[in-house]
Amino acid sequence: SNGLSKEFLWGGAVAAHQLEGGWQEGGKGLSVADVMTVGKPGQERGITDGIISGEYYPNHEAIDFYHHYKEDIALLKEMGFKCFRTSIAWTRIYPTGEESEPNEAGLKFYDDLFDELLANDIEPVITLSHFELPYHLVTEYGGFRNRQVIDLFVKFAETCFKRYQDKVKYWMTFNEINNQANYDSDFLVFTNSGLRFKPGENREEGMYQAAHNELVASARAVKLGHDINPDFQIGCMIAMGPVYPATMNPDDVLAAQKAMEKNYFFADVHVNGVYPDFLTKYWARKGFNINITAEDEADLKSGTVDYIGFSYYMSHAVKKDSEIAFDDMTPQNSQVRNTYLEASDWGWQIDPKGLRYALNWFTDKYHLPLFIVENGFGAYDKVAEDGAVHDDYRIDYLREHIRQMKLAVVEDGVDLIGYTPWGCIDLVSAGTGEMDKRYGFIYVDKNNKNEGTLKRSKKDSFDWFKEVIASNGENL
Ligand code: P53
Repeated sequence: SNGLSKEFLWGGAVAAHQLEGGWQEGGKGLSVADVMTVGKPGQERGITDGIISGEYYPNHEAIDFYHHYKEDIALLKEMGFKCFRTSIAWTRIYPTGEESEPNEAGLKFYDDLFDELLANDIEPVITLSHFELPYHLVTEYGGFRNRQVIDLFVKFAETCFKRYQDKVKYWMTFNEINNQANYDSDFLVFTNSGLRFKPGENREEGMYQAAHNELVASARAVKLGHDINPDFQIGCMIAMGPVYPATMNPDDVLAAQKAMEKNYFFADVHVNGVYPDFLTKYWARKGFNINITAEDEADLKSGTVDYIGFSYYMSHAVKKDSEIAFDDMTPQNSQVRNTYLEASDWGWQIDPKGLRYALNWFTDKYHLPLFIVENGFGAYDKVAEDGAVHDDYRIDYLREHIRQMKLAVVEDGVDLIGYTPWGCIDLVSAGTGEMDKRYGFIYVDKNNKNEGTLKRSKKDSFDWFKEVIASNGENL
């Protein structure tokens, strides 16, 4: 074909904790996102032990989508959205994670939200776990390191699948499950798995155990979902940032390959239902003892995913340090700046061709349909005298990425379900907790200091993206 199919799912993506607010509405429990403060470029946000009075927690109110969703969906409809990706906040359904019966007020909120989307011909695309673990499971269980949390997640997934089986077809289990490969970051292991390490603990081994438990939880949910409704399309969700070698030196090429393995084995397990040999051999060399039962192995095989959802923001590059063995490379000690690329104010390297590369890489390796469920440009926006936001830099970023996406589909034959740019309406940044790191087509009047009216308005990119959708990607 000469273009994208008529069914191509144009839309946008958000996550419950980054926009809903209403942190105590309708019986909602405390989640990991509710105990995180604000950082800044180059400084990840803080995590407190429970709620500390006097601290500012930006996710508590966020943009109050909880009370504004009808007005917001009307704007998405005006842009012509075919789909809308959001998540179900686990703590609205099971406030501590441990209840035996779900919370009806929470279930009802998502019924109403999905009904509103469907009434506007917008298909909900739903992530089950997007950095929203009940905080109770951190304090009482140690997060996903504890096998009991597998059952608690599967219970939550089953409740959602049964309740929304006639409203939602596209699901994903764990958002960016592979972020924790960067286990030195307190933020990434906390948001993925509810892990809090003590000094002296082996963070890497703890991360692999939690990741394993999540992969089993995901597989069991996929199997259950397919039993509940065979029409469900259930995917994994991988943060994709291709890792390039810094030079043609074979050491750098191999370093890049090893870095890719450590970041993307998660997809191997989701897709193939088994661990790749490079990883189990690595664990043996490191003396890691990961508890994997025979039942886990069977579960992983019986719950492989239907598609690969992934986020794409940037690419990375690595250089082999002759003092550091391949086994001891980490994202911190081997990463270098790519001198061919510009970066955002947060240091994210802008690389549209990397998206085409990623689409081809996934296709070559896994031969599954793909879904770009996040892509976008976080930037400081200025409101002009006339109240408008002239975000041509955002339009440039998205245009170039859509061009490369189309080349991957039209010239390379990649099977792509859709494209949902991140933060289609301004929301709280996951990484820094800032409101002023904006991605939206829709501006929300609120800043890092919790000031603002929450009023919504259209940026220049709003009309641009509306035309992109209307022309099915032809008019960029
Ligand atoms: P923010 C790290 C690396 C790549 C993507 O991120 C990441 C992260 C975590 O910050 O997160 C994803 O808001 C994530 C979204 C997040 C979005 O990318 O830090 O799935 O929740 O908001 C953008 O600019």
